[in-house]
Amino acid sequence: MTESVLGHQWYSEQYFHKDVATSFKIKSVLHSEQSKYQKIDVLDTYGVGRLLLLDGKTMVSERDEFVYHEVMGHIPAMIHPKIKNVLIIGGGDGGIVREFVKHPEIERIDLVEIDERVIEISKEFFPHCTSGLTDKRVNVKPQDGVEYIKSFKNFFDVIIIDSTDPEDFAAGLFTQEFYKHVSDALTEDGIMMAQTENPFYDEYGIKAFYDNLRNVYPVVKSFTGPMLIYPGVFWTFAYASKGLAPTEINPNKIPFMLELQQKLKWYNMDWHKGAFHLSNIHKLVTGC
Ligand code: AG3
Repeated sequence: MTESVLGHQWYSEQYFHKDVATSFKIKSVLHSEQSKYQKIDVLDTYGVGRLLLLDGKTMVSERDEFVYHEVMGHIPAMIHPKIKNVLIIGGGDGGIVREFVKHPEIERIDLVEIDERVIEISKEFFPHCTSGLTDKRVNVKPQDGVEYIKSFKNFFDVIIIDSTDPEDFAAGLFTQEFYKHVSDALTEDGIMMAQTENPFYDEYGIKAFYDNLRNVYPVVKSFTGPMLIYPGVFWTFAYASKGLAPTEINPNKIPFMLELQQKLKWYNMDWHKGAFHLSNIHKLVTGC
């Protein structure tokens, strides 16, 4: 929803039954189109720089994208003893790929995004996010991740579900059936991660996603990171694995990360170790 306030245009994403909203003062509209799957807009804003919207929902901004992308990439990378193959479902903006390519041990990264236009538009307007897509190890596949995953068994060490909210075609990415396919595609010490919304405005019933995960994985944990542009800022993420605990940083990787984390904006190993200590509302809503 765009509205004029005292002569300025603002964009508001309304959520939680449309009773609250987050608003951004618009400098200009850089791009708008209707793709086969969704409405895609890129705004230039005063507060958060360039802002990508899919069907009116905030996805990526220049100001805070590093939080989401660094936690999704470096948490599993620091837990798994040796990652060869990574799969990212969704995430057409490329931000998570950019973080994984920083790990030299990784041999292959598949990015499976259903909407090719999201990838193209991100290349044009968010080159800082898509910079990893030209890495030789990266395979960009404009396909439906739900179908793609079914053809892999015991192959990926890490699978990241970088989805939009659990509505329309993304709803299938939060089901137990899908998590089972993810688990089958993972190796025996595999790790899966997903974004799981805001526990204050629990408009989608977050508990159900975590119950679905618990029905498939022996280890299911949750953590949070601030996402300034998402509903209510306090954003949760899920970590699920077939055995590896999310706080047991692999000792062999510590020297490498001590170096790398100096260049990161959010992730460091001290934060990682504390991230899984949860507040009461977070425990209650996720059951973790
Ligand atoms: N994934 C979107 C998370 C959900 C945002 N929801 C919202 N604004 N209502 C972002 C993709 C980043 N790579």
